[in-house]
Amino acid sequence: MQEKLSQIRAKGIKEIDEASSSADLNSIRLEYFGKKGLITQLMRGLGTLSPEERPVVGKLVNELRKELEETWEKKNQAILHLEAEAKLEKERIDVELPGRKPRRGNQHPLSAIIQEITEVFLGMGFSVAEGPEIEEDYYNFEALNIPPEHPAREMHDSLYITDKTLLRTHTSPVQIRTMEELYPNPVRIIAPGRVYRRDAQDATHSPMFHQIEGLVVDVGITFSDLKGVLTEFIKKIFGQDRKVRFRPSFFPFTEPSAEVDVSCLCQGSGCRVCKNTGWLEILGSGSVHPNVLRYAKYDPEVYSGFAFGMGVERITMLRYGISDIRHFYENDARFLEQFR
Ligand code: 2NL
Repeated sequence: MQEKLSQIRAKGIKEIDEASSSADLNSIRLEYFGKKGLITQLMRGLGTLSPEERPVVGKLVNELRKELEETWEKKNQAILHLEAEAKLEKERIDVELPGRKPRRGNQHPLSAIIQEITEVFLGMGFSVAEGPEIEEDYYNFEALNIPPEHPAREMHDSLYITDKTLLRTHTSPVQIRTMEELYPNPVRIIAPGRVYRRDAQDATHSPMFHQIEGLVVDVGITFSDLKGVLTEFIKKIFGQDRKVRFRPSFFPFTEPSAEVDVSCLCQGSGCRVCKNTGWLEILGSGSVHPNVLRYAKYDPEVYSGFAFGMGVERITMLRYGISDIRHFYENDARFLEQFR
């Protein structure tokens, strides 16, 4: 019996000594102290011994159990410590490593120009009006004195949703709606926003683009009010030293109508931007057609007004020398970051 105990002792001490992980130690614990463990079996076996042997062997087994338990526990402490150290080392972070700089965004050039133009008109007493992008045929065409057979109404120029609804082709319907709301009060608004045309994409055309229109309606408004406001606007946006020119034109919703040009920076010496004319076309404008006033219940014998419209992409392209409208919609950071 003593021989057997000392064999178990030697084997146990050796195995504990050689264990290198808490997993190893765990299987050793089961091997000796588990339900069917060697020490457990020895303790059970005590019952089969004679009353003389039992206290002697019992004492020896107890001593062995205690020794192995203590050896095991000591080794366990050592391994837990090593494993905790290893975990800390593995999870070490360099708190002095410089952080990664977050990339900062910036305002889109179209938003910047819309804001700049809006601020010029706010400064002249205008308010900003907004309205739906899905519009009724009545507000988009009919109330603007665009007759049913007018080429602008062609299905192949507009994006229709139903017979009677379409994506607005200009922001004028916002102004008609605002006139209806404000009647009989004076109107002094601009309407910036997205508009839609059934156009093929190329360097200067996009099926969605941005427009800013303006409308003034009151008693005693004349064409010279139009000239004064638009000259002031163009000089604020392009520079006080620029010249402004009004050319006769035609729109169904204004009479008379004028296109408004700003002098080119090349001063007519010849360049690609103005195609050697010395002038850049910026705005369409005119005195509000009496029929348009009537549609919104304003009596054209009492009220008069002027209106204008401009393409935001075109102005932004002229301002920054951008040659392709598609840059605005591609969200390429290399393009957008140039407008910080
Ligand atoms: C252009 C021309 C224009 C208008 C828009 C307008 C609106 C109402 C009544 C009368 Cl509610 N007119 N808008 C007038 C003249 C020209 O835009 O070339 N736009 C890019």
